[in-house]
Amino acid sequence: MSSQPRRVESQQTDKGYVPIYTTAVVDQPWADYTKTEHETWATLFRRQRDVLKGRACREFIDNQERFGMTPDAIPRFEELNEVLAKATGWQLVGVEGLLPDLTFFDHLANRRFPVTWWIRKPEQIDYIAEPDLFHDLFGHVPLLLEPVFADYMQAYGRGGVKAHGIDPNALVHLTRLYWYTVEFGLIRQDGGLRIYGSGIVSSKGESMYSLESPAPNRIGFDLARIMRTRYRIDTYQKTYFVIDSFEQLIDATRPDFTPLYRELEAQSAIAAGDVREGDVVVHRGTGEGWATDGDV
Ligand code: HBI
Ligand code: FE
Repeated sequence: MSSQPRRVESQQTDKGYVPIYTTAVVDQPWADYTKTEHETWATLFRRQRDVLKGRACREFIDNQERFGMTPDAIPRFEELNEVLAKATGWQLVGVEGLLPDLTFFDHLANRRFPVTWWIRKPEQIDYIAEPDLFHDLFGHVPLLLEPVFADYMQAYGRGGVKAHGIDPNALVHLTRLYWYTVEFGLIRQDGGLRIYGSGIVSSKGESMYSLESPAPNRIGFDLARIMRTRYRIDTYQKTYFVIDSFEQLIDATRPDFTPLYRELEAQSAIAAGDVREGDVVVHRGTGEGWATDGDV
């Protein structure tokens, strides 16, 4: 069962062409995982837990412990679901990979988090473009035990279903919010900056770069600013946005976004590496090593 899933089509999104797999929910073929696949999990788990010491937010590591996640074997979705059901009512569902936006939003809106059932090949240990099991389970699932963050994820899903009915631009703006918080967000904690974004915690290089490199900007969370800001899909981010707390995220999603989408229509997008008047600049990046094109 460890053969790569069939690709049915690709979808032109603001992330460029991404493969869109079937939207079907599949069972986790846990008994079919090979020794190599469990070893890939172990290698990635040990390496990331090592690099995240002192870098990941407290809740992230604490919750991996609460799930009983270890390098010994790929976790079973059904076991994680027992813990999730009691804590925040979320459930993991197995999927083939990236889902069409509306399908994805509908899952989140119903407290279902889609987790890719397959794990990357050993030769992809350092980089894989699509979310595999490691990115989803190791990166996204731990924070679903945080009640406030779990509420934010559901609010995001509901917002996505709504935005899908408004217009494609609303979706572009909303996708940026997911990108700069759920995937690449930083949080102030214990007098410093810590990582909570899944795209960062599942990447060794970016776990260090996002906190310690002088190159990227680090800017205080601002909803409209984030929704205008383009991002990178093939390199480290040029800008990271910093929240004070998960409450700040859920508070930001309380109002109806429709008027905000209308306002944003009249405003230009902001390049991924720009610093703007009015930004709360935690760190102004040097921009060293940045690719000059490719913002989406
Ligand atoms: N599908 N399986 C999966 N996982 C994601 O994180 C995901 C997706 N489809 C779309 C998507 N993310 C982003 O475009 C969201 O902002 C919608
Ligand atoms: Fe992700």
